[in-house]
Amino acid sequence: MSESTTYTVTGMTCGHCVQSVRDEVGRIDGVTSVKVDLPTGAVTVESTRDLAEAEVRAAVAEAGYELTA
Ligand code: 9UX
Repeated sequence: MSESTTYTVTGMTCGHCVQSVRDEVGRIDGVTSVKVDLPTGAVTVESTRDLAEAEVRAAVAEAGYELTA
């Protein structure tokens, strides 16, 4: 089973920002795919289990950005 959730992240302005977010969110247990759309800040996370928004928020914060929705 695969869950897919799209979050909105603010503050990313370049490809390195995107890579940081992908790396940190990709470290969360069960995450199988992280897709980031830089212009809109949409971050789509696929995982094998339900993720708590708090853990995604923490990973995004670790990368230096903020989850807004
Ligand atoms: Mo370039 Mo992205 O300094 O934070 S890595 S804008």
